[in-house]
Amino acid sequence: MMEKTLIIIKADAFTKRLVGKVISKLEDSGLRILGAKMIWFDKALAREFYIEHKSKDFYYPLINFITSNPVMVMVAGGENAVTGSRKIIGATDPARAREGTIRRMWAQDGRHNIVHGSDSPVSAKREINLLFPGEEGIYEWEDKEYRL
Ligand code: 3AN
Repeated sequence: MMEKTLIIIKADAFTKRLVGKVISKLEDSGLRILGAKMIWFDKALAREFYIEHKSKDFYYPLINFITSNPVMVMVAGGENAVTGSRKIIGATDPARAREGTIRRMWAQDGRHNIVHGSDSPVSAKREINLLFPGEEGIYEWEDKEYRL
């Protein structure tokens, strides 16, 4: 099924100069980039974004990390984009992530884990609405044959 998912390339990816490599891994998995921009989360937006983790002990550290520096938010599309992107992203804890996944290769720990991908189509819709209101900046493009 054609789906959209919300990807965040987090601050640790910027610090480690891994932004391009993360995007390449996502593209190599078959996803297409439909929208991308830099944002700097404020606390209110971060709390809203991570609302489902409100009761967890890692909630405030998570908010502090996501607001610590700008990030890149992206909408990626493709066949099974939600599960497909999570497969290449890997488990939350890099020590438990599969070999070859983004987090296994580059994440430091469960919080500083390079990238976020929506965990279900319902979450993807909510997260896209929050970060790309009115779907502004999302483009449904097709592959084209170019002749010079
Ligand atoms: P995932 O991003 O793999 O879907 P979730 O949705 O369980 O993981 O958690 C959302 C975010 O909360 C994670 N990306 C990570 O940054 C943070 N997080 C989750 N579990 C922990 C933990 N045990 N310690 C620190 N941060 C965590």
